[in-house]
Amino acid sequence: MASVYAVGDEDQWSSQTNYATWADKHNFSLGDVLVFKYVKGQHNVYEVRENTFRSCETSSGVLAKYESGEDQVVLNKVKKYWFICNIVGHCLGGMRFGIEVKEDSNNVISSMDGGLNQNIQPTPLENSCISQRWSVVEKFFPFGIGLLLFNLYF
Ligand SMILES: [Cu+2]
Repeated sequence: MASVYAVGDEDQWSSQTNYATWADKHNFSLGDVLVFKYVKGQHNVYEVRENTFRSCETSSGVLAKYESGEDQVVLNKVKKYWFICNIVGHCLGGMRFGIEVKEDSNNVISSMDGGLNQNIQPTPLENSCISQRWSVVEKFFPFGIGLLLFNLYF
């Protein structure tokens, strides 16, 4: 199940929030969605490369720009994502964070299940017949005698 994260929680995307702390609270998986909410024009969201994240210098290393005020970013790659606000001073002031998106652990488990199930052989008919017979024998005879009869006849 994909999760939807409101960046900054109730503080939203603003210059008063420590986003490194916010990002560290969560584990992000493939398919999760980040929602950046802010007053359009007061902030924006740039997805950038790590160097740009560190320098806050956006003449290069910008991968995507969002500025609607309610930007939804689907984390559709297993990689590190770096986000900053590109309004002057905001990135240096703390409007930036990096996250590492991992493969969804649920997906990993279910794909492993699929693999395992493919290797499971159906129970041989012979065995299931024997165990059916055994349960019949067991119903009508005390254990020792039942076992004896079972061994004799089957
Ligand atoms: Cu800003």
